[in-house]
Amino acid sequence: MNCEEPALAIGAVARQFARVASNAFITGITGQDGSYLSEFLLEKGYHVHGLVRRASTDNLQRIRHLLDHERLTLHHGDLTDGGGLTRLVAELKPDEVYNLAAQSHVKISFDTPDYTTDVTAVGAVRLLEAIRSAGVKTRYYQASSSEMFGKVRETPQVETTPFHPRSPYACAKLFAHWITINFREAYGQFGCSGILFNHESPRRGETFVTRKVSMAVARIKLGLQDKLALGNLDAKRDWGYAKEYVEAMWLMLQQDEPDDFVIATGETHTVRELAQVAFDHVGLDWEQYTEVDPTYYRPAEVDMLLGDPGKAKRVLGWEPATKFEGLVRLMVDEDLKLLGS
Ligand code: NAP
Ligand code: F7E
Repeated sequence: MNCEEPALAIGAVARQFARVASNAFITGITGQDGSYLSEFLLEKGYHVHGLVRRASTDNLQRIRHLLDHERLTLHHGDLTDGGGLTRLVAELKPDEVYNLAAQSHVKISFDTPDYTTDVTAVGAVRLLEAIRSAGVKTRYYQASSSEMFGKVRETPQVETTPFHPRSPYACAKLFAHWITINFREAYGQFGCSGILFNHESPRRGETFVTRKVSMAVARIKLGLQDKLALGNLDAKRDWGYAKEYVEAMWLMLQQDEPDDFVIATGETHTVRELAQVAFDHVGLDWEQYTEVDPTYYRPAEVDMLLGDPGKAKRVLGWEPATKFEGLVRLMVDEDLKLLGS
């Protein structure tokens, strides 16, 4: 770790404290899910270690409020750097590893297929190998995705639904999913794959459609923007609340046996409905402010996703509390607040 970095040096001090409860290592800690999972694990008494990649701009915004926590330690590294991962895992000997890091944008994966594969697919096997070579009894969580179902073969989608990925991102996630299962079968590693359907929050990146809509609605309401340009309005997604989904990740690693789980709400809605509910919430007519821009179309689209979280409910006792309309309104309200309204 580079102690010249002030933000990370805070963690260096924390590392001198004795371990409390368990020791978790999160890749992608600066992302939407990483930030919620860190909060969740810190509340449970974990010592949380996070992998942070070097950036020329601030990438710690989502975890800024946690940086002086005595049980949070950040480490520089990158999923494309196998040597660094190997050294880190050997040093930390984590009880649990959550592999949340990825080039996670589906449309961008068509522009950067090689890079997306390196981070999102090969990154997972680098981490699994790091755990294996360290010889530690680490429990591993792989952030798999409903995008793996792609051109869906059955509805709703369950753990046994055949896959048909439709983007370089989805192909990369499919590799990571299967290599997690392979390391489980080949080496007895405790590896779980959470097949999570779209999950959103006020911390969602602004180029994903829910946050793009909630932010635009807030800006239009406040007179800061005129129009919202969207791509495919007919695409259907099963959208849930990220803060609730991270608990499911943790629950998977607390079971006696490793397994794979679909995490979803069991409802599907179009992008058109998303815009409608968001504009309705601030008393505006969505059709007046929304236009279609083919720039946002994808070379191959996933038309419809709908997950059945029945197994997660039965085995993990996990159920989603926040559904589509509540989620959209919550996001619009938070963006209005963010913009000072
Ligand atoms: P996100 O907000 O895009 O966060 C991605 C994280 O990965 C960020 O911390 C990012 O770091 C990090 N990262 C990217 N490239 C990296 C690299 N080369 N080395 C190390 N770290 C790197 O994603 P999210 O929504 O939290 O999703 C978490 C995980 O779940 C991802 O793997 C995603 O593919 C998967 N997933 C997400 C959903 C969803 O609906 N959100 C559904 C299913 C699966 P920077 O902050 O520096 O960019
Ligand atoms: O698109 C359509 C777009 O980019 C949702 C990632 O977290 O969830 C996410 O992937 C739908 C698509 O998410 C715009 O064509 C229309 O059909 O918000 P998105 P995604 O592609 O579903 C999965 C589960 C992941 O694993 C991924 O990491 O909305 N859409 N108009 C648009 N999408 C975007 N981004 N922007 C638009 O203007």
